[in-house]
Amino acid sequence: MTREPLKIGVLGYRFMGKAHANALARLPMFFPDAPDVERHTLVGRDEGALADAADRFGFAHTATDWEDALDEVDVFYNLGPNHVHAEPSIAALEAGVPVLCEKPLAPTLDEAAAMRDAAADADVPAGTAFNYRFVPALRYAKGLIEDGELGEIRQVRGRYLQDWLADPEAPWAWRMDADMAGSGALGDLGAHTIDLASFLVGDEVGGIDRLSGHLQTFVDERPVYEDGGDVDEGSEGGDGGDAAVAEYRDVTVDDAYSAQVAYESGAIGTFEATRFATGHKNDHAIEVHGSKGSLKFSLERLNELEVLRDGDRGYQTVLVTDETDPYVDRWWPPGHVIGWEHTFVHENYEFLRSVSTGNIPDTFPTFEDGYEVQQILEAITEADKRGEWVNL
Ligand code: SOE
Repeated sequence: MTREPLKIGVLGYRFMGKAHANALARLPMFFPDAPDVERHTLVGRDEGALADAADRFGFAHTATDWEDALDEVDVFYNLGPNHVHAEPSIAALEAGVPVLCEKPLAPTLDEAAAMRDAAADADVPAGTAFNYRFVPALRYAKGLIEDGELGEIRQVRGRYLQDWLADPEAPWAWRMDADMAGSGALGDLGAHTIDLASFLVGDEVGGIDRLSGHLQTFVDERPVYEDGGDVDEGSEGGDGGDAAVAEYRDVTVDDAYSAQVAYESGAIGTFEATRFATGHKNDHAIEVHGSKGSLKFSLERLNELEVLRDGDRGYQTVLVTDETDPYVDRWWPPGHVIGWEHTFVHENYEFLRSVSTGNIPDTFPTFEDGYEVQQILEAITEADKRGEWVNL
């Protein structure tokens, strides 16, 4: 008996809309055991841009009001700007519709708590799209840590370096507004690293006992260009180019952050992210040091893991592309490497399988995980404001 395909509704058709639409399109060929899905409704405000995106991304319908979409779909993806994460996601869950929401869960801890509570009340999957959990090399890293190959975990060091705002004339967008985004590099990039550290070593080091934080804004106003689209509705602000400047707007979030973390086990963590690390495009890296070994990962070499075991004189580079490595056998033979986009395919496969089976793998990031990250983001912001360590 063929089951009806799951009708997917997606709010947001820019960068994350493209990444997830691509992932949905790849599932039938590479993950045939995934449930059948239909890219049903694409939701956005700008009808012209929305129609074009729906055509390119393969969506049958469009809607300018997410409430209309919720009545028509089986699963809801919230890929909009952070300030539109809470209301539609809560409404979907209250209607019994599973939700996959992009990170960070919300601009504020209160909204994240309301989303977490709605997910707890609904008996359907609710995922936070921390896509870097789905990198095969990081799954391999997690296995090494769980198998005790690194011994007692002593230190974790995470950084996420980008440079797309190093130009002070780069356009203003929602990611630079505290009301719309919540925070800047901290929530946009730091959320990934904080979740990843918890995913890799959380079981070994316990919760966070206390932390310090420092947030810095280098450029405190940016141009809105006349061709930048509706930045209040999520446009990424255009590319500046030769367009005239319509206005300048305040940047009310951090351009960079750093944090020190003391874990319950006595382990320590250091975290940082920036949008001003000139020369680094999307350099998400994490290092773990234990009593018996270390490992290093960088997204810029995402098929590789650097591993140092007890007695090794130096790190060894492991190419994580064997059939036995997670997800790799779905793609190509060993050595035929994968990329950033494949992490979204893995994430979509796991989420949609959990929707069809009702079982969420414990490796899948839920709204509870998203809330726990939001607690840490909030604590780092508070530590910065107070200029002192904050207990969690
Ligand atoms: C922009 O900083 C961004 O698109 C983030 O929002 C994503 O989460 C990250 O994966 C890539 O960079």
